[in-house]
Amino acid sequence: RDLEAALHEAIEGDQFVLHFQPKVCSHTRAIVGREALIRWNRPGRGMVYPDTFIPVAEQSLLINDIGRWTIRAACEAAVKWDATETVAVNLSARQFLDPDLVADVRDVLRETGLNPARLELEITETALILNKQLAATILMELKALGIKIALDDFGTGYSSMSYVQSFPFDRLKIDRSFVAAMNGDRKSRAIVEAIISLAHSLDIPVVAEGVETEEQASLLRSLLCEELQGFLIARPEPFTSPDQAEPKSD
Ligand code: G
Ligand code: G
Ligand code: MN
Ligand code: NA
Repeated sequence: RDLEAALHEAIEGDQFVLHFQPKVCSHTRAIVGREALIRWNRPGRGMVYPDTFIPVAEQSLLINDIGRWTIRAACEAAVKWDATETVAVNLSARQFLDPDLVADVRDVLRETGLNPARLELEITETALILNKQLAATILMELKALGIKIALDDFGTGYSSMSYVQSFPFDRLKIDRSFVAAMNGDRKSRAIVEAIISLAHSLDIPVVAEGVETEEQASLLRSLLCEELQGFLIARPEPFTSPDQAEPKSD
């Protein structure tokens, strides 16, 4: 397949870039972390978004190479940030089940010197469905490295309750479809409230994704949702470290 061949070249040719989207405290709006989102700077085609190439990469072992690159690039970026900020990396199901994942993460942490507590891997229920026993083992091994695990797109999967009960998540991310509908639609608001109260009863902090309006932000704050992420706060963008930034003229 054409796209698959082009993706091979992209890995060889260093054509991927990461953009980062901040997560902020719902009360102070201080940045608490950033989510890495991959883009493909495809020669002659401009910036290509992951929805178009990640599904193709997932059908082959390419996803594991792309995933390894992403984890490394994200950690290399994060060591240049304020040490209070975490970095989050999305893992597809196949990557999560890659037998080399735990060793790869351990190597990247050692080689970049990033404090493991600052790395958060975002997984979806899809990664946990196939084999709960294996998934639990992988999660335990990852947690033993000192890193954090977030459950992404929460509320859109199959049996969310049992996953939250059985796995040691450090964070729960409310899917943006609920946030988008929350202010107009009583049912979506009820779902958001239920997710937050479920998470809190298990001592898991909650991130709302896709926050686009002040109305959503203030409702989420009043529901005690800890963190916000979305276009209202900031769009994903390339990270420029302070020493690379343009000197400010006064
Ligand atoms: O902005 P956005 O288009 O970046 O992301 C679209 C989808 O692609 C989201 O579901 C996101 O989780 C996923 N995604 C973004 N970056 C990565 C990545 O590095 N690896 C994987 N597996 N998925 C990613
Ligand atoms: O599945 P995941 O949660 O990783 O998806 C991240 C995706 O959500 C990326 O495509 C990112 O660009 C997108 N995104 C981030 N903030 C917003 C937002 O406020 N509104 C919308 N519509 N999409 C957003
Ligand atoms: Mn995510
Ligand atoms: Na999501």
